[in-house]
Amino acid sequence: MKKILVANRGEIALRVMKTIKKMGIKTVAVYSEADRNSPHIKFADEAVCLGPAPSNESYLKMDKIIEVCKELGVDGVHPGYGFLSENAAFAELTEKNNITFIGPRSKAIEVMGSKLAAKETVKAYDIPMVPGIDEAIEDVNKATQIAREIGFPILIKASAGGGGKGMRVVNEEKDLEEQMKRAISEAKSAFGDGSVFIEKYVASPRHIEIQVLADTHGNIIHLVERECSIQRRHQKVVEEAPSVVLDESLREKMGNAAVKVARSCDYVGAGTVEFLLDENKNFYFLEMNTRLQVEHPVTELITGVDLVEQQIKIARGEVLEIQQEDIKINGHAMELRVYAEDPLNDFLPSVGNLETYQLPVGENIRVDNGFEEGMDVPIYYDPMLSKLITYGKNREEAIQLMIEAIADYKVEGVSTTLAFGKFVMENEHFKSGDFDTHFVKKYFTPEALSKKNQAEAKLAAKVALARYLQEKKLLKTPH
Ligand code: MV4
Repeated sequence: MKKILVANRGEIALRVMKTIKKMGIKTVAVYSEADRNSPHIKFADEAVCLGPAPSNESYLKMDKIIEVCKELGVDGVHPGYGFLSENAAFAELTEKNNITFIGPRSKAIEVMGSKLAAKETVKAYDIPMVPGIDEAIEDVNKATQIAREIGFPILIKASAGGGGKGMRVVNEEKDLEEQMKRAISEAKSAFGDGSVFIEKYVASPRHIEIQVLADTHGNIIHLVERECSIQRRHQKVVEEAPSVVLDESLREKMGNAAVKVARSCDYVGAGTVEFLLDENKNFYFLEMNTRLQVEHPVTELITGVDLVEQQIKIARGEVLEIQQEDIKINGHAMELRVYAEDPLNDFLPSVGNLETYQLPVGENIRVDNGFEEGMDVPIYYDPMLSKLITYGKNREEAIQLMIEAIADYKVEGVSTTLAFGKFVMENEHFKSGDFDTHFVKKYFTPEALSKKNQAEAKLAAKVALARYLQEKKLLKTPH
């Protein structure tokens, strides 16, 4: 592979291109009119404008991207995350045009894109699953019967749904009929597929996911877990590796299950197997993400493996150079997603101009960033500015360094989730590891943030006053 096109934007386009460059391969960036001043364009050897700002007129234009590949002699496409990364048709189109898709085969993308198909596929592999049914259900009487067997509360999920979309908790039998009807019609309008199914509702789960790598020769390894329980409305905000709740034995069990999931769909490349972990440390397979994930850096920091480099080597048909025994956890990594959002206003996007934009720098601080001072944050895409990642020899160190790095990250012009990140890092439940996916709902209120801000402002004023008085005294003191 001599030239790779990165079909993405922002921080992930830059992060992927850094490794491509390091490997001595040429890079091609693509961009929309809204992104014409983005750093990912300057970083690339060549760059091509795909079209106007809306994604469906630029980053999602498959034919245009293939055309660019042909014109520029590109032999591989890295899709990053989002956009075309989990589009089976695009993976297929790329391969049909003799361009390597740096990701799994389209069949695996397709199967794992449907929750019911995924359940069906892993069925024979002895993977723990949440009690429930593995087929689409429409009949309310049948649903009631199944729900009785499973026991309430139950959860209705859309087969085509992702990231929590189309999920409904049903606490009592009397609500089942109405919730089913709503779930089906919602799934139809949102995904064009009204298939829903039922699972036992796991009330206080932690979200644990396992990173896997699979080559084209049947070798599959896992790179232990990431914990992503700190999320709001199914949007992850803080991720870390390893998880505080896994011991070696559970890690091995979940790792083996993840490898089996990958095997079940003939997986190739880097993938992530998501599990729920309940209060009794039972784990259940949820779904598989067939892309490089946003939070992949925490795995890179604790294992020393460059996941993008592995993706490319696998795509070139090489045999995995890492064996399971080589994977050792070294230290602890923490990641905060820095969004242009206002935590004081229900995390609504806060787009505008980055009047001040200065990143923290230092040993064990990594910022995967896609913006520069003076740039506008476009309204057309996900408002994530960067990922702030810290590393320490243990969790306490990573948390402390995160607090310091947040303080050194200077943003003016838009609101960000930086202060929210500080709130999390200083929360007693987070620090002690006593949390689940309900953390934000349970402990975070905008008041907590403004109270904290006020308390800190008061303290800062006191310190300033003391210093001022001290200096005045010094000046007055005769020498
Ligand atoms: C669940 C669940 C509880 N019980 N399934 C949310 C996103 C989708 N990937 C699956 N999700 C969940 N499935 C059962 N049977 C709770 C969630 C869930 C969740 C999962 C992972 C991370 C954050 C979450 C937040 C709310 C609900």
